[in-house]
Amino acid sequence: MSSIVERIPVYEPPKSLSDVSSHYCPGCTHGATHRIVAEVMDELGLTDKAVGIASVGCSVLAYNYFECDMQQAAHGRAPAVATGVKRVRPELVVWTYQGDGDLASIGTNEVIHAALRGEKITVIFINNAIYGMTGGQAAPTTLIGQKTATTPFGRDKSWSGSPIHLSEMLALQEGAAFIARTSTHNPAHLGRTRAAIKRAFQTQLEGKGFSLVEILSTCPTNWGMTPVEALKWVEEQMVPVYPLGIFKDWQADGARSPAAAGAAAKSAKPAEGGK
Ligand SMILES: Cc1ncc(C[n+]2csc(CCOP(=O)(O)OP(=O)(O)O)c2C)c(N)n1
Ligand code: SF4
Ligand SMILES: [Mg+2]
Repeated sequence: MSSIVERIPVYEPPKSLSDVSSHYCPGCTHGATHRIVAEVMDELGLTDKAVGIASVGCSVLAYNYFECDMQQAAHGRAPAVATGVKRVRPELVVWTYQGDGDLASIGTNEVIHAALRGEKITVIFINNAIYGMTGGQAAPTTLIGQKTATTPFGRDKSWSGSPIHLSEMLALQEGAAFIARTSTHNPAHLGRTRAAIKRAFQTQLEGKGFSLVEILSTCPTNWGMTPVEALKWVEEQMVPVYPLGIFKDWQADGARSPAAAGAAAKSAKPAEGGK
């Protein structure tokens, strides 16, 4: 007697994600975030109307990993390239994918002015507290006490200042419509990251202004940790310095205030761990 077994897929790769192996290190959460961006593009039906702008850093090859159109920008200039694409073709959904060295160092000016102008673009900002691609130098996001190739004794506040809180800064700007910070250190937080990215794309679809999601991410290779240790380090060391939440939402009254987030960041202790 034959039986008919219906195969119901419970887990499939998103159609917006290219069917290729990525170059990311084991335990690097760039990969998980790529998947989430692709899932949201699938859900909102954006694959044929989205343009992603890849930046410079470990995610420079992002143009190989998505099925939507992709463009490559010079270091830190992704918001300017995105502005050009969006202004010429306003019907498209334009997003950038930038690391913290790219966005919060060489590109700080670019992203602030894109927010000030209220550009209707979406920025995916990967904060892994380090320059990953170039071998682990300190970034503006590096934690106080964190050891990197250029801060071998730990970042010293009196020498190199404090970690930059870009989301809090941008949320104060009138042109910013949706600003959130999320994390990738466990499945629940990956789910919140997905919700925030979806909300950011919807902000653009509804023409409300600039949107950005800052995502706390791992770099086990340059932190000198195993993948599991790196996830723990995000939770225990990064989250207290970079409070998670929605800092601005054009639709919600109850968005967390940047001032409250700033106070939480101030009370954070110096980082432990790192190589
Ligand atoms: C104009 C310019 N200056 C410097 C560099 C060297 N560079 C390449 S990637 C990078 C930092 C990347 O760090 P981040 O943006 O944090 O990305 P990650 O690799 O950590 O994901 C730097 C300084 C460059 N490519 N171009
Ligand atoms: S060097 Fe760091 S950021 Fe780059 S792919 Fe490896 S783990 Fe990820
Ligand atoms: Mg980085």
